[in-house]
Amino acid sequence: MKKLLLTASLLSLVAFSFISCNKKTTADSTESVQHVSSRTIKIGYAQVGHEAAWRDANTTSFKTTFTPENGYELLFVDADGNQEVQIAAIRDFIAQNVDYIIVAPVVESGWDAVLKEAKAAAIPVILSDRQMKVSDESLYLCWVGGNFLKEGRDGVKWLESYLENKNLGSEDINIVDLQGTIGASAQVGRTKGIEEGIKAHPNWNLIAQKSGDFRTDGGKKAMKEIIKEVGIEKINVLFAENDDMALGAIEAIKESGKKPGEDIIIITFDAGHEAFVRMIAGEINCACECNPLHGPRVAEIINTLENGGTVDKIQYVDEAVFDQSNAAAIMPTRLY
Ligand code: GYE
Repeated sequence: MKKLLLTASLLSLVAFSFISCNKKTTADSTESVQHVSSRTIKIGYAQVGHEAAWRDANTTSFKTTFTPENGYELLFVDADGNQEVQIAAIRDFIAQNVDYIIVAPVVESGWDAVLKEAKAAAIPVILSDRQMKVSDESLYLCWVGGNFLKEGRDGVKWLESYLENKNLGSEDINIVDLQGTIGASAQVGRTKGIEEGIKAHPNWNLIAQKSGDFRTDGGKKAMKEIIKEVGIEKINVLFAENDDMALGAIEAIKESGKKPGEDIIIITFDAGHEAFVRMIAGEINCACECNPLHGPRVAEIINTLENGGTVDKIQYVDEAVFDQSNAAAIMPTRLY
């Protein structure tokens, strides 16, 4: 009887790991995943910082998922945008012998040495949110996050059809690109998206490109400088690589006497709560979604691994595009 029970529970474990292995992560999943093994799993999370509303939602997602009630001990480090702090945090996680290291890397490069140390200590590294460029892909186990190049391309597609609908498809269009933290994969992908779009449209001109470091104050400062350099009258489109920079830039545009969303078309990324408020108010035209709720997704990966399963190396989450035509209807369904 005991043996039968054991076999049955083993079978259900196998079935569970099979299911979780093949289960697609859903864009708006918030359920926390409770792991099935009896030991407490020790996790170290090296977080980018607290630069944006997206990041705060991401931190909350991890802190509410990796709880003692769910069977985890979470060591959490906020690196305040500093890669060196993240590297030191990873070393500390190795010294504390965690079961898994999670990293949302500030920038893409410069990780080889510390990841080799994690590998030598046989601690699996899971990347979440931004990606890394490494010499050897086996230095990390897998990555889950948004497809930043696709997001950038989505913003371009939205602009194309918006201009077509307004009969502005063949007009000269002057574009400002407010970039995120230079070297972060979210910046690299979104910048590539708009640069491709500009290449493909001879009447689109990139008149300024500056980093606002994914922050509201950074976005305002960069936009003020750009307005001073090129003149507010020249700017037709603002491509802001995240919501927070768009909000800062909106202040700068208003201070220059122009109406954001009317005099200047504004496209932003993340599509957090405030972007919806501003789309409804007419100040932002389009928000391309980037989902921050990665805690349950990473927990699902760990669950699968704990049960002997394998996971896909690269896991993109589904993301949508919103604009003023659907913002009011969709806002009540949003989770961040
Ligand atoms: O878009 C931005 C945050 O890496 C996707 O980081 C993330 C980006 C997000 O600062 O708001």
